[in-house]
Amino acid sequence: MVNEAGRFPEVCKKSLQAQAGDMAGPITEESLRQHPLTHLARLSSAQLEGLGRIAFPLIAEEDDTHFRRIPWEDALERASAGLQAAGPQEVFFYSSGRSSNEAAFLMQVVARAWGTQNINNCSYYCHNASGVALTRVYGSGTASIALEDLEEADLAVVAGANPASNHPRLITQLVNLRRRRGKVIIVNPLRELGLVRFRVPSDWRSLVFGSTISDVYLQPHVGSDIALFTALLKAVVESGGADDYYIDNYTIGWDAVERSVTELSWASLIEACGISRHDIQHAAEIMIEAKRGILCWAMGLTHHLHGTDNIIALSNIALARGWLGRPGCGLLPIRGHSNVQGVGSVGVTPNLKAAFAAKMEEIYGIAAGKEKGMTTFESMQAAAEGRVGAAFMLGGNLFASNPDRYWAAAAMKRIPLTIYLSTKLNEGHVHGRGRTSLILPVLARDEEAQTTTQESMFNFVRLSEGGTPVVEGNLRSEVDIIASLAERILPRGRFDWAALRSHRHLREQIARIVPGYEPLARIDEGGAEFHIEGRSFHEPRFATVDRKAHFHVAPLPDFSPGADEFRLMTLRSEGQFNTVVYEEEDLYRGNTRRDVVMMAEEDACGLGLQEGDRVHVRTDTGVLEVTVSVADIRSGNLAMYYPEANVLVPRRVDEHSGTPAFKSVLARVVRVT
Ligand SMILES: Nc1nc2c(c(=O)[nH]1)N[C@H]1C(S)=C(S)[C@@H](COP(=O)(O)OP(=O)(O)OC[C@H]3O[C@@H](n4cnc5c(=O)[nH]c(N)nc54)[C@H](O)[C@@H]3O)O[C@H]1N2
Ligand SMILES: Nc1nc2c(c(=O)[nH]1)N[C@H]1C(S)=C(S)[C@@H](COP(=O)(O)OP(=O)(O)OC[C@H]3O[C@@H](n4cnc5c(=O)[nH]c(N)nc54)[C@H](O)[C@@H]3O)O[C@H]1N2
Ligand SMILES: [Mo]
Repeated sequence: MVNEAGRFPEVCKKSLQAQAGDMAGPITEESLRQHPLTHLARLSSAQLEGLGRIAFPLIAEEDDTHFRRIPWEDALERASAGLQAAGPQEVFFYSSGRSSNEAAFLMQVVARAWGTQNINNCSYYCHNASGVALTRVYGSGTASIALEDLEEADLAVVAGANPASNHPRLITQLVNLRRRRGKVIIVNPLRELGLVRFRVPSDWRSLVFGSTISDVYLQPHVGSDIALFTALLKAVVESGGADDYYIDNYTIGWDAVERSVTELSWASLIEACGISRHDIQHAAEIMIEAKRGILCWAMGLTHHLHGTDNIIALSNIALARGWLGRPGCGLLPIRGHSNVQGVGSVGVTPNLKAAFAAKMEEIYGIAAGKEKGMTTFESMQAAAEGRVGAAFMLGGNLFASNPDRYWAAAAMKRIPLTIYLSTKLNEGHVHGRGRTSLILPVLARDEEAQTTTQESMFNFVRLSEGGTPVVEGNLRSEVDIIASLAERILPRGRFDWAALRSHRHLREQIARIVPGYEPLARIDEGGAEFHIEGRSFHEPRFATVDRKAHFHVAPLPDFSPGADEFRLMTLRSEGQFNTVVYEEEDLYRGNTRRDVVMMAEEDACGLGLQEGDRVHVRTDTGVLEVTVSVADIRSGNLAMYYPEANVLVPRRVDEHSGTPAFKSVLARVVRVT
């Protein structure tokens, strides 16, 4: 529970809840017999979890009415036969972000050795737009800062993120920053109470009195951040706040950005984002007064058709102020899953970087650099078109993470064999089941006999102790399962399977292959946890070819609702972890149920609606009947809970990052008669 600066305690309620979940007793054969698939299909995500840990392999074939137990040997044979029947071109490998570096690395080695590049992870539904944008800006796809930088900043901008619920440890940093007389600017269409005031549990002063979080709270229209960031940049420039020396010496591309900022009129920018000239000026002045600024964001910026451009537009502000490559300054994508960044770093991506690919060739003789594999959404499209013969899913809940829920269910059903490596049952196992479906039970990371590593959003690699399984049964480590499959699908003698089951050996290989991971080779001999070399920038020399940071013009998107349309975003509450909903109540937003649409009072009035009225929310994709919840959200915008609202989310993705536009949906609201 110490943070990476070694400070104690940093308690995160959700991680405690997840661990408590892992401790639940196992599902028995008896309970499987009592729950036919038709019954499982009616259970909620929490009820499915509540059935307990999966403790032996399960199978359901096309005409089966129940999941049933299957011996490990049979399960592995079935899995490898299914993969082989499909062949390397017609499969995909997906990973969520909870697995260890070791398991994720091995999965991609095996998949590539077998001949596929269709290897992807949940970041394609999460932060991939950040990775794409940051690579364009400074040549590296992760945060430019280390945790310590937050302690030196005197301004934080938090755009499109709700850390009070989703990243409570960051709130501690914001509270500390304000105690040092720093400022916090929030950019969010919805007034999130936890971003106005918050009680930090690990800080008695804050716990007793509460802490103010935001100095300025800007509430733009959903999907209008490019207009707002451009307006802020315009105000900074007009007020003489651009750092000309920095721009001249350490960046390129300013001329085009400056031109577009000058050409766009105040009226058009204000109209697009809905924020007044006065409020923009006030925020810009805080930016100009600040010496060291950190700009951070999460899904409120990435989940758009223009997700990549959102981050480009935000980065332009950092570059114009000289806030990149200096202590206490920089850009921070606030990550989702605990190891989603590590999973990507160790190669779970359809598109390996050249240096990584060259090492794969040198060390394993795997030619991986040539063709690109399918992204997550492309894999789903291929499944929908009947072009996927088998899918291998290392954790997660791919089904319920998708836009257009019924389409996603139909797509998964067309796959002849789905193979899930999971801890507990979720909706995906039931509704996202292929014609035959195998579920292989895994040990959670903190139950593994061997140590594992993971990478934080600050590019810091940590070693986890492991431990003992909390349930009795036939669980296996993720690495062991992947190695067992590899033995069956790859030519005999190609790899030393015993070595590939050793996490230490895997770490040595990662250290040889993944740029910046070299110190991992020494971590088992008392070597320290470490920052990945070449990722964070404390001097204005970047990882681009010319060593400069790059401005890019972010065009204003065309996302405007018709006469009776709203902009709808889908979001999470405190009481869920992604697709698994633990609590109906959303404490911070005052909702006691989840089948609600949050809307502004004036919009409700305009439609003759009141809190509690039943309405239909309708999009191109679907319709849901929900209850009106009046919220402090910019007029013209709506918010609903994910994953339920995925029924309404169209299948549109950002062309640069492949990320579905979960937060730019056009919707109509009609009273239920
Ligand atoms: N308790 C808990 N913690 C979690 C998770 C969880 O489910 N539960 N999930 C984890 C994962 S995988 C992730 S990715 C993160 C997600 O963390 P967040 O990104 O914080 O989560 P979301 O609820 O998807 O959306 C965040 C905010 O974006 C705002 N927003 C929506 N659209 C826009 C927009 O157009 N512009 C702006 N400026 N803001 C907008 C919403 O109002 C909301 O406050 O959290 C991680 N942590
Ligand atoms: N409309 C809408 N859709 C969204 C989003 C949104 O904001 N709005 N958010 C998107 C985002 S940011 C994300 S990250 C995705 C979520 O995508 P996923 O990561 O695919 O989904 P999760 O719900 O986090 O997966 C939870 C499951 O992981 C398994 N699991 C838990 N721990 C372990 C472990 O240690 N090992 C293994 N092998 N399995 C484990 C359990 O079976 C659990 O049920 O959803 C995306 N979809
Ligand atoms: Mo995420």
